[in-house]
Amino acid sequence: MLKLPKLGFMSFFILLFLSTPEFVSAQQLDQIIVSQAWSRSTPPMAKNGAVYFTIKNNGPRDKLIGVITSIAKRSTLHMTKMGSGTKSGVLRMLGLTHINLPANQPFIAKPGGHHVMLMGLKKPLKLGESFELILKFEKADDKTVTVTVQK
Ligand SMILES: [Cu+2]
Repeated sequence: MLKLPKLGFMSFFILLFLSTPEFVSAQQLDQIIVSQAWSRSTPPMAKNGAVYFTIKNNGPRDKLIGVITSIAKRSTLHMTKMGSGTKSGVLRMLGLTHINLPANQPFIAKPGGHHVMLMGLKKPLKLGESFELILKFEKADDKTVTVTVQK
């Protein structure tokens, strides 16, 4: 007599667990794949650098909302844009709050386009070296990638 209500109680919790957003995000674990993370080597006194990468989102729509790295004082999402009007012909960089990652579409951060801006480099980026960068997403779990320094 005592066992039945107890089981009913348990299955209620199991159902509750299955329907929580945490369960959904656990399923999405590897639906975002980050590859080809690279950075250009910088001159010895350079204060800034940039990181490029490819993101393949095999899951639902998501957003890249930030980055963390210990190699620079600050790291933010940037986009290079060609100026218009009186500024035409001048490349400028815009800070972004996020980057949209539509479902099943690759996103490529590359020179002249989107990039992670590293501001206040703690040391120059040397050819052949690498450092870690954590990408933060709105839905998916954080991704830690190894950025290799290239030419
Ligand atoms: Cu920039």
